[in-house]
Amino acid sequence: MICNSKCFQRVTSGGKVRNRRRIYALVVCAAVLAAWCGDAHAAAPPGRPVEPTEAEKAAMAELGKRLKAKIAWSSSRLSGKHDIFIMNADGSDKKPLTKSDAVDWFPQFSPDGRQVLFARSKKPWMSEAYAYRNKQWDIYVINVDGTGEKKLVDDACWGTWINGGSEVLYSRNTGVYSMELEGGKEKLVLDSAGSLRGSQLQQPQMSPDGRNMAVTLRGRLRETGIWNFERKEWTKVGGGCQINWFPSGDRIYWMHPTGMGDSEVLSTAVKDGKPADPGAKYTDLKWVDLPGRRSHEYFPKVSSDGRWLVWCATIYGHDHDIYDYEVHCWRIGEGLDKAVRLTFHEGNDRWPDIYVMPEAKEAEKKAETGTEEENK
Ligand SMILES: [Ca+2]
Ligand SMILES: [Ca+2]
Repeated sequence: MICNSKCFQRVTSGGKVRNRRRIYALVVCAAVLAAWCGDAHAAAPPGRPVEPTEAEKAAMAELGKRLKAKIAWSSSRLSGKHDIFIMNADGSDKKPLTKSDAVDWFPQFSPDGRQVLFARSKKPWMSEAYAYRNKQWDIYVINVDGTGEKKLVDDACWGTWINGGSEVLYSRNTGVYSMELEGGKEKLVLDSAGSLRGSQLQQPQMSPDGRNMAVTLRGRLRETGIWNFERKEWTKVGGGCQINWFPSGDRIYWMHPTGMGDSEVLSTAVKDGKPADPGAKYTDLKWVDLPGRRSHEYFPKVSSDGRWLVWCATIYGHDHDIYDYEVHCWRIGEGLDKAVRLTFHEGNDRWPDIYVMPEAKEAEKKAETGTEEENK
């Protein structure tokens, strides 16, 4: 039966209470069903552009002089369903790489910077919180000029490049797999049955030497840690999520729900697949915690030359699908007040990756030396 507002006006006060209860029950059922289906929001708000201040424009221009790079990220701004976007390191030339009726996210530049790997939902909408679910995601690849989009792996999420870009690594619920691009041979890398108690294996990140893998566990266990392949041994690093390696392989970083704005990036040295100092205090682990109101950081990624960090941060709200996160970039080692905001849009902006142009490294070094000399 379809019931309009007039219908409610005619019922008795007892009927009104009953109807309100029915409506409430229906809303709760719909919310539970939507959450179960993975479409609690149906889509993220596309939002509108925001004008940067003159100081923010100057900071982006200054960054552009020092850093020649491309940044890819996932944004809801086109349709509310995320697409992969790409821009220059000074925030210029922002454009969508993908335009799909699906959720595209977790972009990863190939080692040569020519392609971007990303996850795409099979349904039009799926929350990132359900990255672990089977039969919901596929892994795609696209050229950075927007051509050549194709599916690489069926039923998989969290794809990254390994072995110089000749293989991809990814999760499928409680398993991590690799696939050779030539021939498409798939191999089981880690199954969480046993010491990891069948936990979901999220965002697996292979160490540069391939001897260890940093993973975020969800489900049975809820922690971050490192799997050592030789010893077949798990070492818990801590709580939090989004654990990853510095390209040098001797440090890791991960997100933790502490610090200003209830999140910060922690970091520690690693030796032989374990934190080098297991007794390190929390204050020793603190790495990036932005000053100011926009300090709810997530999605950190260190550039492959180890010099730059990109991430997103929001002023309020945690949900990774809908809140107004913005892409930031920072020269590692400088004051955090020098971090540069690169996106200005109310839509959800998440999971940035950065590719530093190899031919521009010398120019970047020269520009930095010049700035240092000017400051003397
Ligand atoms: Ca923070
Ligand atoms: Ca935003």
